[in-house]
Amino acid sequence: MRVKKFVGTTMHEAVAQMREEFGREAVILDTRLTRQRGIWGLFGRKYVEVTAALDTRAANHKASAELSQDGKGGRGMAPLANGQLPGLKGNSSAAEPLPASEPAINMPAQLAWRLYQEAIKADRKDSGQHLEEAADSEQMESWPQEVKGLQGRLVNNGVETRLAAAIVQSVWQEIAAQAVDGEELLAKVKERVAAMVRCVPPWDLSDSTPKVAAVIGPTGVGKTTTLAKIAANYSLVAGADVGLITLDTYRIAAVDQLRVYSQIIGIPLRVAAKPEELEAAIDSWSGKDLILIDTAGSSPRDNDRLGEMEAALASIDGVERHLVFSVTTSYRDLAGMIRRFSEVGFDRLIATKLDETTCHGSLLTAYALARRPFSFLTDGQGVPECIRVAEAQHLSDLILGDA
Ligand SMILES: Nc1nc2c(ncn2[C@@H]2O[C@H](COP(=O)(O)OP(=O)(O)OP(=O)(O)O)[C@@H](O)[C@H]2O)c(=O)[nH]1
Ligand SMILES: [Mg+2]
Repeated sequence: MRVKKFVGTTMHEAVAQMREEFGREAVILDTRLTRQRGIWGLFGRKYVEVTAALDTRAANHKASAELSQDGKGGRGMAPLANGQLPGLKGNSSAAEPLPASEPAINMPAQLAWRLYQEAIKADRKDSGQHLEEAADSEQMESWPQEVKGLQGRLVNNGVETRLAAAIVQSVWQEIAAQAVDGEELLAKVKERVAAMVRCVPPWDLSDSTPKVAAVIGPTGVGKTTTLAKIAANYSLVAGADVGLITLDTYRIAAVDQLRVYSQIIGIPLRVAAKPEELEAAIDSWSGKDLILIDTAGSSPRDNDRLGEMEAALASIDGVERHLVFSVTTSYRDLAGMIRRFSEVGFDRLIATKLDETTCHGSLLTAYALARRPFSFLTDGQGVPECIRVAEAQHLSDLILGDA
């Protein structure tokens, strides 16, 4: 393993040096903006320091294959953890956008969702029990141990009880009266979960107009950090022309946080305190590929702040809203938060802090509550590497505790 610091006036520069020396197998461990010492420590130039590591065994193994492929040693690193890159204007070498991960109608998945809806309705009629309380039906009592075990596994991983029961029941109905092999059953449940959640492929930025996307959500879930990760990946890896806008003028340090990232990445940042300023910023960036908007975190009970954010975003056409939530959020808080943000409206889900827990069932619970596809997942504080494009099979592995 080799670890080294690369220094440049922009992140582009530092990353280019890293690629030159370490190739595409390099992993960025840390990025920071530092000031070079000037006279008495003042007026020093700012520069970007990238600390990177290279697993020399893996690199040696791959180097010859890459060299023979393009004669230059590869096209660069792939910091999005699953290496997916967006399609870009006139960039034929960029990876093709992936197809959406859900077939138009998946009948077994529909069955699982229908069973879940029926369980919710039955609960409401019955006793007004809390949503997350179990409703062990007679049918469940008759399940073989392996089947019950799988429901337990989903619940232990944080999937809401009735949702876990509905999934397992839908699989059980499908294979009824057949011998139950534990491994086969697990594979079927995984397949079912993967068919139940939808994910969207990375943005196709080949349009002549910029793609405009905003992150919204509760306080402290990782909106700004995630935006920086997305911006860095699209700008540095895909070579997209990216601009950042922040609407977060509430916290004193909020603008500075994003400004540091914009300087490290080497992309512009605009601060918009009013809807008119947001409109003006977007109008002036008609040539960009991607415009990313950060918003202030809002507690679901803070109607004023939510209202202001909604008014600002509503003033521009076609902005894609990504609701950011931490997978560590409890069921009750997730339900309240998603209900509130549904009133404001959102199009995509971004799950953060996957590294902070081994229970990832809230991914499925959040999807059940929101019914919006996932776009990205994040699993650490590192910018730009701790992010990946959401994929249904990977989500299913996480939900079953196998990733
Ligand atoms: N462990 C972990 N920490 C994360 C992740 N994403 C963000 N964080 C950390 O969470 C903290 C809050 O991140 P921010 O990006 O400032 O969150 P925010 O949603 O913009 O916060 P507000 O603007 O105050 O609402 C920071 O310490 C981040 O480094 C992640 O995927 N995993
Ligand atoms: Mg923020």
